[in-house]
Amino acid sequence: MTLELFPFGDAGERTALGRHAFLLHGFALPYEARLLPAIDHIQTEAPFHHLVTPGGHVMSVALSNCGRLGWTSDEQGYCYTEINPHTGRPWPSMPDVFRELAANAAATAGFDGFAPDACLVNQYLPGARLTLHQDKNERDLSAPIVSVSLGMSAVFLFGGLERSDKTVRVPLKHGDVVVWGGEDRMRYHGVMPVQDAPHPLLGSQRINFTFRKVI
Ligand code: MD6
Ligand code: FE
Repeated sequence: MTLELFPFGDAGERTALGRHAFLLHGFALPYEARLLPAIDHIQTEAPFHHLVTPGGHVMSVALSNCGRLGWTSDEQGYCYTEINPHTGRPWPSMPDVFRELAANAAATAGFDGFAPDACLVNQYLPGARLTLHQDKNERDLSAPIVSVSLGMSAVFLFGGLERSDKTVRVPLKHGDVVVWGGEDRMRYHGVMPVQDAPHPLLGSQRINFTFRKVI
């Protein structure tokens, strides 16, 4: 894919970003009323935390997790743990509405039977960004990544299998879901600095959660 792409779609539409990668416009909107209290609960049990990268930088995105495993970092690098190192307790369990949304979105993108064991919950305040990276700490690479966006809009960068490959800029709005797996599973991706355009329900923040099958 060489051209920049601006798939402004209507809710219910599906835009292909690759052979096995799709933007499901507004897919999470029907779940909104159940998602928001679930996020509040997770945030209370496992407060957002700015991870320090193995390179010593503080991430601008604040992270939490739910599910059996949570993604975190230590001096050795990124890893999945059963205990939240910041609270000493297990990560909050994955709410049913999260599981349903993840499985239904994955199935809509052609991945039946998706049963995630980890969900990263990311909070972007204005200016927060995520540099190009691959999601590669998961052992099971046959399962897709399912990524749900709520709150303020952002521009998602979706690249190729090499960091230097051209990226497309994909606007993500409240309720959008991106699924990438199969031959697209290891594509580089990131998020451009989030602009402060407060969302009616969530204010000046973007919440993203990404589901993975780790083991
Ligand atoms: C997004 N997030 O926020 C995509 N990956 O739209 C990610 O790709 C991501 O937020 C690894 C760790 C945290 C993330
Ligand atoms: Fe990622």
